[in-house]
Amino acid sequence: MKIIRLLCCCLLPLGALAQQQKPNIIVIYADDLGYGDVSCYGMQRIQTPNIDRLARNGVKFTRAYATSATCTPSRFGLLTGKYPWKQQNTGIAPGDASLILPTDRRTLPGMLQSAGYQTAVIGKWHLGLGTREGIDWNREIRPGPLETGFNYAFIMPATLDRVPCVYVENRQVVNLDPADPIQVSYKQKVGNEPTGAEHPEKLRMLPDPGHGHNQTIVDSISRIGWMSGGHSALWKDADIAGDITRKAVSFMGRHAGSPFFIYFASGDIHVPRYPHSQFRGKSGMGLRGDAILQLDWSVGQIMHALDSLGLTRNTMVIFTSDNGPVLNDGYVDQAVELAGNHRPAGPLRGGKYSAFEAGARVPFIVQWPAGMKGGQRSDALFSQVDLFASLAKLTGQTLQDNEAPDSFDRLPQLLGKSKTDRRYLITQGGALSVISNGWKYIAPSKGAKVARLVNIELGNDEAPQLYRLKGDDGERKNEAAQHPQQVSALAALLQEVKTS
Ligand code: NG6
Ligand code: CA
Repeated sequence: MKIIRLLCCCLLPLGALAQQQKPNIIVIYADDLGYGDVSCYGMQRIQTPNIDRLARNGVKFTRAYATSATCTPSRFGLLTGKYPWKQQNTGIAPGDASLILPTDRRTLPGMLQSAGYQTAVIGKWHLGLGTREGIDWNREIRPGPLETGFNYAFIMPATLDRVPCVYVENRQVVNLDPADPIQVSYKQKVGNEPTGAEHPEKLRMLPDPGHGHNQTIVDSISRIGWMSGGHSALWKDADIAGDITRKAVSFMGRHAGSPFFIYFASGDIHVPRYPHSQFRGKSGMGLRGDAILQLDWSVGQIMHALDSLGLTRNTMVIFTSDNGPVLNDGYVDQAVELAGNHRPAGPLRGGKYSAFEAGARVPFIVQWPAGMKGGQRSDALFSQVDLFASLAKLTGQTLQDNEAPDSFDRLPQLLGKSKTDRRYLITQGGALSVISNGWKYIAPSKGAKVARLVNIELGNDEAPQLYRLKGDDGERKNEAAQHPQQVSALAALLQEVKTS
């Protein structure tokens, strides 16, 4: 009897301890950060010491991919474990899009909630909000993050260049004065706010003609879409990084005692780039470089907060990006002129929007001092779509039948304990590509070869393309004609995944 009681005493606290020992998880998701845009991935012009420190203490992946070459689909893939191209309406979401995440199935944060986590999204959302009937920004906004697995949300609804330029905390626009209601339209001008097209003299940064971005002016920058009202709620672009970083740090403080998951979706380095004065002019590369410094600062603040709370050891920090780089994405901010010899995609071809490697291959670093050996580099093929199943494994969750259908459990690779490849991996630019066994096949596609506005090669070709990634990472030599069998095998594999 005594022994049993003794055992119980020992076991109960152990059980509680095991619960406590689940690591906190923070995904830091940069926006439009290229494979070569941070110093630990080859950036030479500026230093990103905080991101580099993560790489030194963790595992730096060289072949990790977002599911897609733009924002909305990549975020969808990350949070659902499902390839976005399997669902309608997962392209770049307009600022008034309805919610595209499922509310009847667990998402990645929902799965972590079941594992006992407090979950938060802080930063850029861009996955739609509300129902198809449209959103009234002056009332409770739902469904949104709180209906899709997050306990707490502090978000920018779409992108920094799209209205409404306000934060939404949980289901409410922050600081909204009911006497000054918000109206938003993506069809026609609403209200009397000046637009960039009418009043370029009011702008601190000009939109690049041809791209658009010349509608309602907010904080002296014209945006995509029209809005009126909500003056007390409008964000200041220079304060966004500080605002969201503070929210993340405060969430960590509030939940230091329980495992937490934070999806920290930075607005950097998407356009319009207008970082805080602390960073402006500091990179010597213009606002794009300054925004990279600001992103690194946010990472540093988060790491510092973990240190102060004594949480660094048992927190898994994953740093990555939603898609590859673009220099001129709509504003005259001298990103092109001041890039000099900097190659934002490193050795890779293409960029944001592209089926070539630079579209979806991104920096990807994992640090978790208590659970993995730091100072490693991994060439294992990894997709962000795999985070769902891998983190389910890590936290002891079993996936249900309809959950995360495209997510593979790659926990050993995530932790740097195995370097074996995924059998295949699919990325989405305009065209779909399959990467398998050192080869990359880009499916034939009729789209434009070059996106003229942004000056990026899109990887579209009406003929199949086959690249030998091992040795030709830069996709210079199309070997499709020499290896027809390889082409048909990969085309068949793509077909199989498409119909699965
Ligand atoms: C494009 C915008 C671009 C950017 C992008 C979304 C034009 C001409 N270009 O349509 O500026 O907003 O959408 O970027 O409108 S993403 O990283 O959120 O996918
Ligand atoms: Ca993006």
